[in-house]
Amino acid sequence: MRRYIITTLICSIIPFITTAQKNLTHQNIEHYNINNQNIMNTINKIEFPQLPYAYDSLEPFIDKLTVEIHYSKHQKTYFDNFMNAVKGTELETMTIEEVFKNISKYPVAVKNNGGGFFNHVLYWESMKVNGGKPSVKLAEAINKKFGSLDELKKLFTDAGKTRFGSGWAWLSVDEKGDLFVSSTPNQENPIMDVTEKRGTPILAMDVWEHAYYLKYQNKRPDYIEAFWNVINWELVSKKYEAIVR
Ligand code: MN3
Repeated sequence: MRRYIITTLICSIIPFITTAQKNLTHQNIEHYNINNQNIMNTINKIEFPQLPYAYDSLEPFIDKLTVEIHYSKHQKTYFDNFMNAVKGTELETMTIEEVFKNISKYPVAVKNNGGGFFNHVLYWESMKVNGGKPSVKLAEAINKKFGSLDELKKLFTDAGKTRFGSGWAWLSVDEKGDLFVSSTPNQENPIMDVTEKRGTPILAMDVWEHAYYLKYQNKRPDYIEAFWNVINWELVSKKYEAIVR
């Protein structure tokens, strides 16, 4: 009798576990797999996220003071202004993804501050000291699309170097599952409907001067070279695999 009860219990739980896994997979794809449950909420439920490491943990590549000001002042201000911009509007009960997909319909303050907040979430996630290498699956996709990791580095570096003024360089996955490198001005990103080549960003590099000026002054290429030393390939690979599986 006891064994029967236990077997029945297990059998009745299994379908729930399977369903939960399916939903999670679906959600990861739909929400750009940014590995951050907080950011998947409707906007009125999003809290300003913790930095995933200490201010000095990207030293000597990205210095402590730059990370501190960048996170606690720049990103925090974007966050506060974004929340103020959506307060009392229909946007509050939408997700960031839904808003970005139709960003051309909304006030420019929503694009500037929403992008400013969200892009930095991706940026902090993109970096880690000893972040590993691309996974086998991601490495295969990089080789197929760009020829080699070195070629990707050249393209990505170029995208960052040639962005005139302020903006971002991205490695993203398009709707066919192909990788591509792009650059966007100001606080735009590949999710937004104002962007020429759209997709799911898996690697983000900020090339605004505030991201490097204290340590590298006008030498943006030196900052980009340093950034390349702290890429969190483990997480970038996870994001890639969640999208293409
Ligand atoms: Mn920035």
